[in-house]
Amino acid sequence: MIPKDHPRYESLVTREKLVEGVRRGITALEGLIAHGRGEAFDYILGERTREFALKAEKVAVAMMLLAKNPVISVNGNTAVLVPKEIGELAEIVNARVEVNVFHYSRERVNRIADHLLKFGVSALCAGDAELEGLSSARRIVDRRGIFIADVVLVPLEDGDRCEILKRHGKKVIAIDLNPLSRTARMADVTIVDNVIRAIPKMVEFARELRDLSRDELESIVSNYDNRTTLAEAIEGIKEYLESAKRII
Ligand code: PTJ
Repeated sequence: MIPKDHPRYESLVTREKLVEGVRRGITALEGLIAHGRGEAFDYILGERTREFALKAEKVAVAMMLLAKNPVISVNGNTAVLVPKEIGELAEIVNARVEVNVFHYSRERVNRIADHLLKFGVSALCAGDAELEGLSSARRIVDRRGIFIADVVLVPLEDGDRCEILKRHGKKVIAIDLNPLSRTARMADVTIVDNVIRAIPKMVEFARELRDLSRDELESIVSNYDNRTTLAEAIEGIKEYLESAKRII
């Protein structure tokens, strides 16, 4: 039991969710390592949603609202961290949710889908199609989901799949706390924010933007430059470290 008044309560609860996810065979062990790397980046970003992330989150939501077949790809980490919020976002932007994992087993995919269902999220996971050009298990997709998607939201992704999704003509929105990762650099829109803050924020944006016209949504998306966002994220880290130096 983590005491509520612990100064790092949120962070400890998040860790506990992932550890529990591993115990239940939902999250991959490697997911804990990946989360540790994410935590380190979150720390030097100030553990809050920064302006560059807010901008990317808004553009991402507008892109999903404009899409014909938007899909939210869910892996073992995302499934335990933000299952309810994934369902909310999918509903508002009218996206399909698909289970897609790097460390593949049919049993784990089914467990993730069952877990999501407990939160009212019915996820695709047939694994009846393959993304050509990708050798990892992430190539295994659903014919009704990622296979035909025009916009894919990929929280905690690996660069290889991001590249292949793009080669298949899809727009990719990544959520990755590491602005230097290959995924961050490959995506069309990179949200440098913790998935536990990013998805709820995207739900808020979705509520705000859902009734806008296509022209209005397009004006949000046009002129967006992901390289600027990544440069701002790196500047954000520098700023935070400079300010931290003053309080030491
Ligand atoms: O469930 P599976 O089998 O698909 O496996 C999932 C992991 C995460 C293990 C797999 O996708 C993987 O190995 O990912 P990587 O290549 O380690 O990349 C994970 C990226 O996500 C890193 O750049 C981390 O900084 C970032 N990250 C980790 N936790 C978070 C995060 N970004 C946003 N929010 C987080 N909570």
